[in-house]
Amino acid sequence: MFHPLLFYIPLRNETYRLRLAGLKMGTEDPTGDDPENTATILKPKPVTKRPSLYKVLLLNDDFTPMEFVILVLKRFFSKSQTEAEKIMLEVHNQGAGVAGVFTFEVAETKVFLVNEFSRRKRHPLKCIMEKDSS
Ligand code: TYC
Repeated sequence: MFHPLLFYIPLRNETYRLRLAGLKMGTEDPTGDDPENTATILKPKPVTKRPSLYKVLLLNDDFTPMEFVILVLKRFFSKSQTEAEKIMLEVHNQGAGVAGVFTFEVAETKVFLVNEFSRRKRHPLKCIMEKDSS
C-alpha cells in the first residue's frame, strides 16, 4: 500500500501529504512545498477492527429455584460453585446480573440455549443480552 519511493508526511487524522521522491525534469524544489511535487491522499482505514462485546444477563423472578440458576451458571457459563452462588445472589438481590461477556454470536447462542433449557424445565428464568458499553 505504501510506496518505498514516496515520502508520506502525516497531516490531520487520516490525511497524508505525499511527496514524490524524484522531481519533474528541470524543476528544483528544495523545500518540498511545490504543489507540482505533492499530492494529498487518504490514509487507508485499518482493515481489522476489534469486535463489539455483549453482556449476557440473567433476570430475577420469584419462582425459579436458586439451585436451578446456579446450575445454569455452571453449565452454560463455566462458573465454579462459589462464583455461581455469588452471581445468583446478585441477580436475586439486584434484579439482574452478568453471567458473562461475549462476542455477538456467542452471546446470542448462550441466550438461546439458556432460555430453551429454562422453558423445557418449566422455569420462568429469563436470559437477555445487551451491548457492553466499555
Ligand atoms: N428469586 C429467586 C428465588 O427467590 C431466585 C432467582 C435468582 C431467580 C436469580 C432468578 O435469575 C434468577 N427463588
